[in-house]
Amino acid sequence: MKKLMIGNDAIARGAYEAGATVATAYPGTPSTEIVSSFARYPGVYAEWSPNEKVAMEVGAGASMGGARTLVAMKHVGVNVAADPLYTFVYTGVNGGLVIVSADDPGMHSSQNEQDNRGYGRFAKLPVIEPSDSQEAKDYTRLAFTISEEFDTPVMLRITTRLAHSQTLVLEGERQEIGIKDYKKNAPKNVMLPGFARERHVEVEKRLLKLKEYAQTSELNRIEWGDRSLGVITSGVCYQYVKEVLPDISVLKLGMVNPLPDKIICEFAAGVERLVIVEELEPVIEEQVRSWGIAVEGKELFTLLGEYSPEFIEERLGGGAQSAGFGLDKEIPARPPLLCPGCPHRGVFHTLKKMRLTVMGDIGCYTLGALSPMDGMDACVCMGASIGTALGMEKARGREYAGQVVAVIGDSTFVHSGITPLIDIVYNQGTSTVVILDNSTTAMTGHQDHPATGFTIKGEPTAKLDLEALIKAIGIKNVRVVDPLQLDQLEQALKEELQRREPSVIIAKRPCALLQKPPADIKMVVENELCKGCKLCIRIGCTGIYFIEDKKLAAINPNTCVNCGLCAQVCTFDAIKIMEG
Ligand SMILES: Cc1ncc(C[n+]2csc(CCOP(=O)(O)OP(=O)(O)O)c2C)c(N)n1
Repeated sequence: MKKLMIGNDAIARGAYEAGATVATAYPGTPSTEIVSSFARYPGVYAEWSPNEKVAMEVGAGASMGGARTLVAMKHVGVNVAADPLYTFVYTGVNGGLVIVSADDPGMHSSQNEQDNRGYGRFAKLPVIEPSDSQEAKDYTRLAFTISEEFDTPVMLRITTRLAHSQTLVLEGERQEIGIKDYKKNAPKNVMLPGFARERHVEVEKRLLKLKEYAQTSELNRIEWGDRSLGVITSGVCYQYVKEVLPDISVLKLGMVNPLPDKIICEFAAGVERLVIVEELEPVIEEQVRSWGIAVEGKELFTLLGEYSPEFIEERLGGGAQSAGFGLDKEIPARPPLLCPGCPHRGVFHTLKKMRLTVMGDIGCYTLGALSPMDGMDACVCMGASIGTALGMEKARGREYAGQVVAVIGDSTFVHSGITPLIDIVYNQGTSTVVILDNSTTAMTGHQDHPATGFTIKGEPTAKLDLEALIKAIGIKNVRVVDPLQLDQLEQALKEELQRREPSVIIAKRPCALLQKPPADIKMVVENELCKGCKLCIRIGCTGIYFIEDKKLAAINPNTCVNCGLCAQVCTFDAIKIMEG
């Protein structure tokens, strides 16, 4: 039976049908649903790993142990996992291993736009790229076969558009292939220089074999049509090209590393004009050009952002049935905002009030950087807040450290905040770190992590005790505060910033979306007391708004969750919590 599936669910299905028994991941849009979806199949093991490096390592171990294994992450996660990945390419696999890299052209929810097809050449591993959900499932299955046949991890590269769009998928039966035998094999699996030199030879031989495979594989196919224009493309761009220019000749590449040079040369010789349509980097274009083939690519298209059928049509003409899903009405811009009742709001309101230098991190709380809170000075990648705060202190001196804080979410702290905190202790920093502990990975949709006490399947497990961990690192000053108690929070910050030693403040309160708003109270503005000063509006909450002609603040009962933050910032006591 055919089912509508998003690409991510189709990948999970493909892994299940291929007989995979292990899947690991750290959440990250647009990859998150892959392993949470896989976890719902019977008889499989799946985990949220603390970070992508660990996910890759657990995956590598499972593969060595004989299991077909799926490892999934967003594109920047591959940077975190790159160290084990590169050398795992040398050892090769036992059970097949497929690593999904979910790239994000257009940066719908990412801090950069890197094109992970580049990892194929850089780390010397095969990369395959589906163009719809059916292919996502089929290619995942095939990737396990390629992995075992060529003794290599295989990267399945997808993009946001594929991960989250739905197309029909024909489900198949699960192959019950079981767990392969495990035999100790140090020259293959112990990457000492002496052994690794031998393995590098194998990697190069394997790449040549993969290149041969790419020439005949069903993954790459020529669709001859009008030969006045030939397009080489892959992934979702293939669908755009077919939609806009259904009659031209197309070389669809399902394997984007290594490239099938013979097919490409045959295709190039068969068309009058050759164009390469690929989002982001000219990965295919540069290689084709280097073989002396005349080709058009990035001079027509951009290195930036996502493509669309309309964009391809604008650059190449055609327009057979351009989707034209545009709306005739302008939709008002809706900037992302912290939710009403979000515990992070209290922290950023206070940090701004105290005019501190805030080294930020990645999570829902990165929205604290936006107006009206404007509460962040820097944000680079997951875990960077603590190291950058220490660097700021080392550059500007101890006195300045009294006004620098690092802010980091609980999931991010476990992901990559622990080692920089050790650095602060080891190298005698005095920074103050605020852990924004909302007891979940909120940004990517409330996934559990080691400090929530639940597994990916929602089963109870050991709960990482953050306070005990931080103390064990050697931080003497650890305290827990409620971020919606502004006085308490400000006092804690003042005291800890004055110290000539490092401190951690755990701002602890569950994500507003995980709690039911209290039903027995509600917020009201007493009009006689409101002076129209707009202080309450500066907390950036959609639960409160300003009526310009009346010069009065008002509560929006549809969005307010009665957290009481606006009442705390009102200096005229005009906002009241009403019982009953
Ligand atoms: C290397 C990497 N992996 C994953 C992500 C996606 N991501 C961004 S922040 C984040 C965690 C957010 O959780 P937390 O730190 O607890 O903050 P919250 O959103 O709950 O406020 C994740 C998974 C990323 N940006 N980079």
